[in-house]
Amino acid sequence: MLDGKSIAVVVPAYNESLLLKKTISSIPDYVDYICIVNDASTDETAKVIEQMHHPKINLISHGQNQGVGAAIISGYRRCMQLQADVIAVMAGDAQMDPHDLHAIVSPVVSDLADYCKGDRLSWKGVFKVMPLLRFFGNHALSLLTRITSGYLEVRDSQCGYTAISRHALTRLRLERIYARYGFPNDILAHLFTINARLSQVTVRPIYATEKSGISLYTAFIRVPLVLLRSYVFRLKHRPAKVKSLSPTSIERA
Ligand SMILES: Nc1nc2c(ncn2[C@@H]2O[C@H](COP(=O)(O)OP(=O)(O)OP(=O)(O)O)[C@@H](O)[C@H]2O)c(=O)[nH]1
Ligand SMILES: [Mg+2]
Repeated sequence: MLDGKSIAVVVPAYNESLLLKKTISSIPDYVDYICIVNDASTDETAKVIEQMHHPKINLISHGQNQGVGAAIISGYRRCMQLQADVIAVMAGDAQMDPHDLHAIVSPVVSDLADYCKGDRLSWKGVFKVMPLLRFFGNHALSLLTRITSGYLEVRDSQCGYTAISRHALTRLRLERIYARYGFPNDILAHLFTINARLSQVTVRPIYATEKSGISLYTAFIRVPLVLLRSYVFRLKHRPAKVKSLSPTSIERA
């Protein structure tokens, strides 16, 4: 709980037997629910989860691999059933610093934003940490996502470290959001159509022993196609002009 609001963390996991335990044990105590989504892993992920015996864990096991976006949506649905007020996402590969979670959930807890996302590109020294291709690719996709999503202030569109309010989730058409890589870009366009207030906070980029599932094809072909789809969706579902609900951006000091 934080300020009387219950907090859940969704952890999508696909073949994360090496890093999942580290991720789960790093989640701060104020988190009420940890929803792990095992996306039909073919390694020892299921066994690692079984051995964890953590009282806050809620497990969802996909029978077939559905993609990171689908895993997050399954987790969102479970957390809504659990009546969590604020629902964060932390990938199962220990690439998200648990110390940043408070900053990510805070704008949503205090109702200053409906959706808060991390921004690694504003981290001082990101250039030395993030692989070069990712750094430039991310900048390019962020520029495109500004156009497609409607949020002109978007930075680090590929960051999956996020928090959303249950109220905003109930208003989204979750079944229409792209289920694989490209989910973080597509959800922004969906959020824009419901006038959700966006906040972005600087988070630490972490690159260590994890294996990425993103191929060049995904980055340069698949995600741009998802962006095109997003753009069409947003234009078709223009938000009603309600001034008090217009998107805002909150910076972290
Ligand atoms: N690769 C992959 N990851 C999935 C899938 N379903 C869930 N995930 C999880 O989604 C999270 C992000 O996946 P990554 O491939 O590491 O992508 P990323 O961390 O956004 O990008 P990198 O910076 O390249 O590591 C991890 O926790 C995965 O375990 C899937 O179908 N494929
Ligand atoms: Mg990763």
